Amino acid sequence: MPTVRAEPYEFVFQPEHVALVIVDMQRDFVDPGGFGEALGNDVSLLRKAVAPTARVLDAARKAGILIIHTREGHRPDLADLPPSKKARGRLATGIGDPGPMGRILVQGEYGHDIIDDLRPAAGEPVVDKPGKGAFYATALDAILHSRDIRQLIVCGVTTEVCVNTTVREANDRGYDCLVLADCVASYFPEFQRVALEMIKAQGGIFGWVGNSADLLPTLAEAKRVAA
Ligand code: TIU
Repeated sequence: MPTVRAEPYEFVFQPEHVALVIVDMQRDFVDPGGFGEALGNDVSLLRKAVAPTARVLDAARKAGILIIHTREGHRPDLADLPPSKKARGRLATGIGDPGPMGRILVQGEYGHDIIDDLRPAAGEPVVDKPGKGAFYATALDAILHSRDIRQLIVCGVTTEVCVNTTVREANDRGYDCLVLADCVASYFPEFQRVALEMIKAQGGIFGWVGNSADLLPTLAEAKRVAA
């Protein structure tokens, strides 16, 4: 079976039971001129994850494994936006307000959508989520169950917020998660480091941490075996 060097120990996966989950690679978080940058963040820290994630996405497509994309955001009427989330940060321009790339984190707006480099292909499920975790108030668990998926390879942003929350949700639901350190990113270098430590500590309390360079050959092999 494909085996990936990882911490705390190797990650062994079955191609037919593994999915690639790319978390919230949206313009408003990742692109210059988006919401994230408007909040004062250095988006170049997030952009570092784009190229390696694109390589993993390409390899996953060629290997024929299930690919899921997620987007954080809300209905245009904001009926699914908790008042607490709207109020948090006391922002002059916050979720639902007109921002540099359309209404901030509102479905259908330019800034809410996934960056061009990682655009979903036809047939790849896109899961819209109102929270930080991709399981809360979404069909993700049902989608994974229906495809008999038991393991997740996780990329996306930000490492300590939506990636960590999603991995924790997945772990409690019985999924094994491999987080690719170079395919996840944070606006805060210290949080990037510690968020990955938290996942793999205590024997992999939430999952595994690896990197794309070690995964890519195994995806190519997975394809060869399946062909
Ligand atoms: N996707 C995601 O992580 N949403 C956030 O709001 N992240 C922050 O780091 N703020």
